[in-house]
Amino acid sequence: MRGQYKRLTSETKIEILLDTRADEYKSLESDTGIGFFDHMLITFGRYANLNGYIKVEGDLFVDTHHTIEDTAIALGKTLKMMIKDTSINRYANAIIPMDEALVRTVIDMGGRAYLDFDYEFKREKIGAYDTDMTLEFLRAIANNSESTIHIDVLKGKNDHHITEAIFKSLGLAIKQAITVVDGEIFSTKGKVEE
Ligand SMILES: [Mn+2]
Repeated sequence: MRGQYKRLTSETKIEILLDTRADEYKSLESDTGIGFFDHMLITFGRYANLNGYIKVEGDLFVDTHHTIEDTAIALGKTLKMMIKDTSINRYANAIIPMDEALVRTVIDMGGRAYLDFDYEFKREKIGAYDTDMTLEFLRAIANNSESTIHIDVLKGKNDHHITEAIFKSLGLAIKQAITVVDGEIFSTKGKVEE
């Protein structure tokens, strides 16, 4: 499966390509200009088994808000595009430890946008990354990929570990949710004609 998306506004310029195969791209490259965010997106790509690139030129002279939120909007849309009309697992969950941190993601990628995440970080920043943007990132992913996402930080003290476990568990859950299965799209409603 492959999804490709470009988005241009006065605040950000974004190009994303995601591919579940590893023939053309062997990993997910990320260049957003925010070091810790790239670290998280590359990690997400590895756990989600998605290869390709995320290229972002954002208005970082303002702050990181537009860049992180718009990247998530584009990433969510690319995921939606990738699974469109494909029969996937749809439901998945993943629990990831990272040292003392333990995070659980439960996802339904069946077309219902909803986010449940209410963890409050202790630190304001990890490098140049604003920790309050994690909520905005997750909300934009849920809305634009039309997924229901519940993320619970079950344990944890270190915000770097907790954030990394969030991105890893989200990635691993998405990897399982987008696994192609035989047969009809898994819904009791049937296909919506548009
Ligand atoms: Mn790390």
